Amino acid sequence: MRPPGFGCRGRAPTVLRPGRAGHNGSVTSSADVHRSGFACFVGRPNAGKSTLTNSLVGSKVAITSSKPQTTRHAIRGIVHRPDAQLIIVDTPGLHRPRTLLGRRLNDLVYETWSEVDVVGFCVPADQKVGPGDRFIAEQLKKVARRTPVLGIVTKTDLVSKEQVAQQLLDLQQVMDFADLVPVSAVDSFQVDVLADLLVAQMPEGPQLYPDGELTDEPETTLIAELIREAALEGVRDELPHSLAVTIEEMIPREGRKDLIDVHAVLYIERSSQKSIVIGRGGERLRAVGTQARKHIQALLGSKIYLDLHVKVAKDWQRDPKQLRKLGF
Ligand SMILES: Nc1nc2c(ncn2[C@@H]2O[C@H](COP(=O)(O)OP(=O)(O)OP(=O)(O)O)[C@@H](O)[C@H]2O)c(=O)[nH]1
Ligand SMILES: [Mg+2]
Repeated sequence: MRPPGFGCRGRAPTVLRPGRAGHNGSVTSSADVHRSGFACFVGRPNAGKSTLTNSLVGSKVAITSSKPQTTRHAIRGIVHRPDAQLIIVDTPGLHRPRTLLGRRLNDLVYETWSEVDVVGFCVPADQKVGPGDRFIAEQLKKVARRTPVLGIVTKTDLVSKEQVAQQLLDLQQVMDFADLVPVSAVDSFQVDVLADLLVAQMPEGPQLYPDGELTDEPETTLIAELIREAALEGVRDELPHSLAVTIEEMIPREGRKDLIDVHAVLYIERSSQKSIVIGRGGERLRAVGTQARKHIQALLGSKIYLDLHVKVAKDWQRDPKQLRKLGF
């Protein structure tokens, strides 16, 4: 759950469950049945959950990066089909927490998976099933008594067919799954099969979101995330974790119909990090701005002027007051 501040809007429960008569979890195969409900993706950081969410939704609703712990809140992406509406809740990667933020992110995952109709446990094909996965499986076993859990081997494009088969076998050892499926979000391999499997676990129910709505993330949150995604590129070590972005103001330019001024702050944890995110002569920050602006303009369908400031919020990941300010 994300309190207000980070975006502009407070958030209700992690998973909204609008009133739905007759939800008894039963699955029928009648062709004219309409299903709706929630699925969540869980897994270690970097397993490919957000990329898979975007691929299913057919649009970028969650930012992605090669840095672990990119996702910091539960993001809903909506899949519209004639026979079903599937709401995918992408969650932060479960990890051994080292900060208060880490603990809060893990709690968010636990909270989310207890509220959905089906859980997809994502394990990348190119990494051995390890202690982190086994830890998640142990937690999920409790959930699996009530909620079906699918095993998803992601990133199959990175390995051979034999390795995919082996990974499916290895994954099967860690817990009982309702189904096991290999996918690749990059080349769309079996993404539609996964959608079918998830939909099959949805109860009968009406459309929960209007046609065409792909996420219920507030616009300012999406914009802040696009800036953070751009800033994540090219930084390493602890810096990705230290970055947070807030949108301070977003207003149409006076006398101009086609221009929006966006004022954003990029937070870091220590003043020593400033030179890295700003770069020599401001070069790096300009590159971040250019990259983010491109994506924000595509999102808003309007030109923007992006004013990006860098500020230090000392050790914000460990400080409850700062975390609150940043929306966690
Ligand atoms: N080759 C390949 N790369 C992928 C695929 N899916 C994701 N990736 C890459 O894997 C990295 C991590 O992807 P994310 O989707 O951000 O992973 P995540 O599980 O959401 O990570 P966290 O939010 O940190 O928990 C990124 O560099 C993606 O481009 C895939 O199907 N094939
Ligand atoms: Mg993610």
